[in-house]
Amino acid sequence: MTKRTFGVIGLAVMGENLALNVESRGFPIAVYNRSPNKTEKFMAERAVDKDIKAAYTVEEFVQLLERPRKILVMVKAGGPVDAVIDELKPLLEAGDMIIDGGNSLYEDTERRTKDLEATGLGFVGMGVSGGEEGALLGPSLMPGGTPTAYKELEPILTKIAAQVEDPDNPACVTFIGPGGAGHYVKMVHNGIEYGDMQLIAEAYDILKNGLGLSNEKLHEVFGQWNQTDELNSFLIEISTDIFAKKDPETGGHLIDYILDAAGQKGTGRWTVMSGLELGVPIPTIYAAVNARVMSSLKEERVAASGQLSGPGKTFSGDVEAWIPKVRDALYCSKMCSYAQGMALIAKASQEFGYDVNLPEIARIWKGGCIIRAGFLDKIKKAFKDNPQLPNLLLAPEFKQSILDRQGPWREVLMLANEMGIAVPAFSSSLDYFDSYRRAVLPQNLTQAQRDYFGAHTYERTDKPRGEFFHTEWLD
Ligand code: NBP
Repeated sequence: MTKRTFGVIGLAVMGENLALNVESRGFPIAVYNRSPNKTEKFMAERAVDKDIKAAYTVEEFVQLLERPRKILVMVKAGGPVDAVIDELKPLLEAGDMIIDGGNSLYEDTERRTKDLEATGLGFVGMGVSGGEEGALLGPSLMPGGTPTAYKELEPILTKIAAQVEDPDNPACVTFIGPGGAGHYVKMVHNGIEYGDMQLIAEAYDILKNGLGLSNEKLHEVFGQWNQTDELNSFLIEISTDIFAKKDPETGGHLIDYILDAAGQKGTGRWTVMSGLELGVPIPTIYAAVNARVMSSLKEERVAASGQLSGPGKTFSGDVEAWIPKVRDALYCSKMCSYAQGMALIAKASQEFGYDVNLPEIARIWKGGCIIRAGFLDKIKKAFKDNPQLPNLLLAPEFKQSILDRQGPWREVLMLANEMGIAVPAFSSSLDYFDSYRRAVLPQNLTQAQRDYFGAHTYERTDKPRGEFFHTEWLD
């Protein structure tokens, strides 16, 4: 039997689909899973007539692979990844490479890359976005780690990635950078995804509970928004479908029967923690994570709703006139959210020596992934035209877009406030815009207070930066 070009360890939903994706591009595959019954099931149900060979021990699996061995690990993030690496390490030879395609914490990936590179092995920490379907048909791939390992893998990854229309490169994959760069960018991708989903949820809340739109009308409005340059995206597209979906049990709209308590797996929280550590404000993403936490307090909120009342106002304006205003508010907030995510990647790149190419990040997010959207072309152009761009909002096109729409954006927030509808991500985005665009903020008072109670010193507006002063405030 000819040796296998590519191996996959971990046959849960992602590993199975990626194995089938790689095989479908003409590469012979070997697979292994800790529990043999899953391997048997996969071989019997999904691998019939495919160029896939199963192994039932790690030793057998390693022997099936041609050198240098290319092994994709798709197991639960955390301890299981280390367990698999520890099993593989003694069986591999210099030049072989391990790819971790799970949602690993980038700091773990930094450590694993260093460990494995020190033994002559290659390690690629690769973010994979697109869920089950993306894994099978073409995900967005964010690989980072050992550069020589990536070079070996490039022909395969380029074939299995999502393909989009792009004059520079249609394959949604690029080498992100060394160490944990790939998993870092995937983490921020997920943070932006949290932001996008929360912003869409808030637009839905205003349209439904503020303006009183029915599910049929929401389906129509979201369908129209998906045709616009500004909002055309996977998440708006699936929301359009969701509003039309009927519940087979009741005959009503399924959306109305889904409990409003959102789950999370941790990448949004990691993004927020990294923003705080690196000193990059990402308030929209933080608001989105927090909104999921608040939503999960369902029973407590239900009890509170009987005691704490809101303004009790009902909407009496022109619904059709307000719908485009909500669209503008959503787009402005979305621009702020992406500006925050890109600023975080830029800072991490500087801090950790990743040397990330921001236009390339926007390019590979255009297909396969959950945040794929038409406006990523504009983000790519903005960073290509000016690689030193300090913030996306300062790119000519984004600047004009937000300045043109800030009126309706503010009106929508006032309406939500008047009606008592919480819009944490919309508000955080506007606060971000209003703080970033103001040359003077009230933190002169903060500095005075810090100096007053703690002698923390302050700089003066009439003296050069870097000179520090202290005042004996009680004298
Ligand atoms: P899971 O995250 O559910 O992991 C299940 C797999 O891990 C099984 O193959 C299981 O083997 C294996 N495993 C575990 Br658990 N502990 C192990 C150990 N100590 N040694 C060896 N194998 C072990 O699978 P998934 O949902 O396919 O996700 C895989 C990765 O991809 C995760 O990091 C996930 O966050 C990421 N991801 C998922 C999605 C998605 O849409 N699901 C999207 C993008 C990324 P067993 O069969 O023997 O228990």
